[in-house]
Amino acid sequence: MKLIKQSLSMLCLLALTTTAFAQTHEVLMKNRGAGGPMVYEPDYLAIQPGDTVKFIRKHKSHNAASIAELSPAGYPGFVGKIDEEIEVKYDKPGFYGIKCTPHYAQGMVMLIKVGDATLPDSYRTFKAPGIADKRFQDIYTRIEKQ
Ligand SMILES: [Cu+2]
Repeated sequence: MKLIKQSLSMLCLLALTTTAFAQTHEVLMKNRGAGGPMVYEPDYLAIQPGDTVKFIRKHKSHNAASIAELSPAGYPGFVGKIDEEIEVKYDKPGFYGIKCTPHYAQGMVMLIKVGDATLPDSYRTFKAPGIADKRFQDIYTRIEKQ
C-alpha cells in the first residue's frame, strides 16, 4: 500500500513537471502590424519540443497552414480553416514555415524553430511566392545574428 502511494505521488510529480515545461505560445493573425500589412506577430518563434503554438484571430479572413517545402522531412503538415484559432503541437526538432493560405504571396508567413536545429540550405534557396520570399529571407538574416 505504501509503495502504491509513493508511486502515485511520483506520477503526480512527473505530470506536474511535464506540464510546467510544455508551453503554449500565442501568435496573432493580423491585417496590419509593426512589420507591415498581412502579418503574424511574432513572425519568428523558438520553442521547445512538446510546446504548442496557438494562432489567434486578431482580424478576419486569415488561417495558418504548414509549408511543405519549409518543413522537416516526413512532417505530415496541417491546414487550419479560415478564422480558425488552431493549436499546433510540435514534438520534432527542426524549422517549420507557416503561411496564411489567402495571403501567402502578400507575405503573411512566419517561422518556428523547435528545439536544437540548424536551418537547412534548402530553406534559403526555396523561393516563396511574392513578398513571402523577402520576409523569409529577412527572418533568416535576423536569426543568424542571434
Ligand atoms: Cu492572412
